[in-house]
Amino acid sequence: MKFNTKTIHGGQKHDPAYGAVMPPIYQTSTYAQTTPGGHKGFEYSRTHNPTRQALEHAFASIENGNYGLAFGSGLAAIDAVMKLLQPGDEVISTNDLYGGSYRLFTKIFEGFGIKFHFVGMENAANIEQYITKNTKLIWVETPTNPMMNIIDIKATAAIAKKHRVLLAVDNTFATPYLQQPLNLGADLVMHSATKYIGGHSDLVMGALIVKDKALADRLYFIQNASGAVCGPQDSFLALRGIKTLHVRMQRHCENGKAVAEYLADHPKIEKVYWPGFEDHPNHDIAKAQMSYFGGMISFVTKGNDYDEAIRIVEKLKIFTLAESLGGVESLSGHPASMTHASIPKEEREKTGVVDALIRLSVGIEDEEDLINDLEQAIG
Ligand code: P1T
Repeated sequence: MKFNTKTIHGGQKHDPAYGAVMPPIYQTSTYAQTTPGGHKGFEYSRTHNPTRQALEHAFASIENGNYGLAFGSGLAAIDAVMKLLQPGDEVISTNDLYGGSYRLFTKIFEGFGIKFHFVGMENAANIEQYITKNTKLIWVETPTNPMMNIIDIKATAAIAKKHRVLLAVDNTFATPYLQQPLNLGADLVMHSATKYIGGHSDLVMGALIVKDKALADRLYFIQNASGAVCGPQDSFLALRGIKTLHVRMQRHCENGKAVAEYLADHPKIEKVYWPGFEDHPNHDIAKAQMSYFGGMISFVTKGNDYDEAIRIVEKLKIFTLAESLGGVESLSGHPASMTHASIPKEEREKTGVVDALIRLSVGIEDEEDLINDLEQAIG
């Protein structure tokens, strides 16, 4: 089955009770048993729920995995991955990443004795020098949030395999429409399904997808034991979102290109970060591992002017100033004070997250309206 068919049918069966084409929302916490253990495969909704299971099958299908797991948020999904580790274990992570992931790693899991190395992975060879006998996991975001760095998944997977280390890829920005990390050698894919997967800014959810049964079993154990699952209503919404992922992503990419090119030509803009530009440092890798370049863009005003950046985000009308990304509507954000405020200033400035940086999640509205909105705000 090709991707555009998988988004609609992948892993889905018609409802066995009445043939409903969409999976019913099984809004139940528990299931009747005829005798202890005598049930139809469902005993308690933290463990299994038919609507969530339909979604988990869809996740596995679109990422070319064998097993999918749904969580109550992206961070809950990452939390489950980190619970594969033991005190003394080490993780090598991209140095540019979502501020909440950084906060989870440094403020929760470092306290449990796990050591994190935050490394610039734009050259995958940089990773190897941080590998020790205790390294258990490489954590990659690509494109990174918010600097749009591109990490070579295939090259990183080769390093991970050589040292018998797990490779996890946060595929939130690209989605499987643009990039399929399991096909490139990653062991695990993670999503903040809150974003493009859901696609309509109406739910908070996380996903993990793997190929290996032993790894899936460990993660299912953690999912049930820790219990950070999503409910059936949100599972239904995410399933509905997935059905249009391919058409939405195509428009996000087209609009993203138009906006990136407009900003790059603007005299009041210093620098635009978008992997589709030929002079992006890893444009060739982006071209090789992604089918297009996505709808996420960051930019800095001329002269690194913080006041000007704030003025622009306040003045934008169609681009709503808000946390999050990946919905049909365009959003703007100020990473230094919003999504990445939990990263100390000197750390975030090392990766380019300066106070004058603006991040755009380009939606699927009319391209001309989006450009006009930027024009009136930037001036
Ligand atoms: O918000 P949540 O569903 O828990 O997902 C966390 C997360 C994980 N990974 C990436 C790459 C993310 O971008 C996020 C959440 N990001 C935002 C809310 C944001 O505006 O960047």
